[in-house]
Amino acid sequence: GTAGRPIKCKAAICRKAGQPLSIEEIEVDPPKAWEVRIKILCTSLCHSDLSSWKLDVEPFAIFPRIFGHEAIGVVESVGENVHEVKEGDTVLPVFHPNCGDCPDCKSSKGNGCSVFVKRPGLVHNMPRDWTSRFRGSDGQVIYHFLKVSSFSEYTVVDIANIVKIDGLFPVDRACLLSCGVCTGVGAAWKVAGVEEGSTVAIFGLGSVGLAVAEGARLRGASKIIGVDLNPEKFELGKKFGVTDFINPSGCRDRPLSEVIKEMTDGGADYCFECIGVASVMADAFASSREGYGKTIILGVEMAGTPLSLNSVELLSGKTVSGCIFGGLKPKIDIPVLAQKYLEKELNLDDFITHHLSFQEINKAFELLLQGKSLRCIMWM
Ligand code: CXF
Ligand code: ZN
Repeated sequence: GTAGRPIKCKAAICRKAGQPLSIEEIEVDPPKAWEVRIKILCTSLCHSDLSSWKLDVEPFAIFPRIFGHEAIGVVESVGENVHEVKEGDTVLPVFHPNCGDCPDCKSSKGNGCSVFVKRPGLVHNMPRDWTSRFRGSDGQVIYHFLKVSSFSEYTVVDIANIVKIDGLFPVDRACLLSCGVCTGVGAAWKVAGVEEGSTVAIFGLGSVGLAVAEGARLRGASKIIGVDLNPEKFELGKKFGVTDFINPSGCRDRPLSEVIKEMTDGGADYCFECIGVASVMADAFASSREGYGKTIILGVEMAGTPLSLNSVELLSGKTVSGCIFGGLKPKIDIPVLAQKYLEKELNLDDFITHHLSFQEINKAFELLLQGKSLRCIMWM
């Protein structure tokens, strides 16, 4: 077997921000304590990979690096102290940890996990000992990304970031539960708590926004308004429950919030920002219903622009909150969503717009950059 020894394999390396990835041979070290080495079966491209790949500013521009964090794999070997999974198990690596033991994991108030020392922004190495498991053929260190680095045939992931999944579950569908779909569905179910008959407005119909729609549809929302600059997103959105559509470029004479307030008789019960633009977050808040409208921020504002809201509107009872991984605890909640798919309730199939080979990874980047794909599954 390969356990205990470095593995030579292929990975897609990013050497410089915004440059095409190159498939190169690398060495992947064996897992240390609390770690799992997995053979990736397939991986998909999430918009956070794209944003980080483009980012050319300190302290984020860390290269050479292996991106990718939405994936599924099989356990090749485990390090000391790992009892939860064993060789041959099918697993999802998840960027958001869930050790199960810390005060945050034990609390039902949120989905945080405090197992690792907090080093904000610096998620380029293994989280416990702060070293890399990847080396280039010249011996140079290659950095991790979001604790997963799935654009590689083999990767090493902390056990806090591993969720076991039934090996009989369709592999490409399961892959989607590793990031985007859970983020959207979780936000609708857990963070907002969308209920039957409620009205919903979603700003940005990428995979995360569409997953919010899917979550709202399953909860019986009566009106699900999608907002997107791409008019093709309405037809696509209907597959996930979108009932109404606004193209903001078509209503420049009136504020977007006014249009939404008219459509919902006073404002949507739940507004979701799924882009990462501060002004859109403000639009979402302005579109939510006075008294109890909830605005949930899912988008990541890469520039760190502060959010500007009319504070008087908050007095009525409107709220704004954000969430990570849809407020879900990966080890507890991913199996719940997987079950909903098996019961033919949760639509995962329509998120997959393309199948590519891992070698064609740069094509997946192109498709997502041009807004032509939702999820591209790349097979190793
Ligand atoms: C993102 C969003 C929040 C920060 C880390 C990465 N999640 C997944 O794509
Ligand atoms: Zn992601």
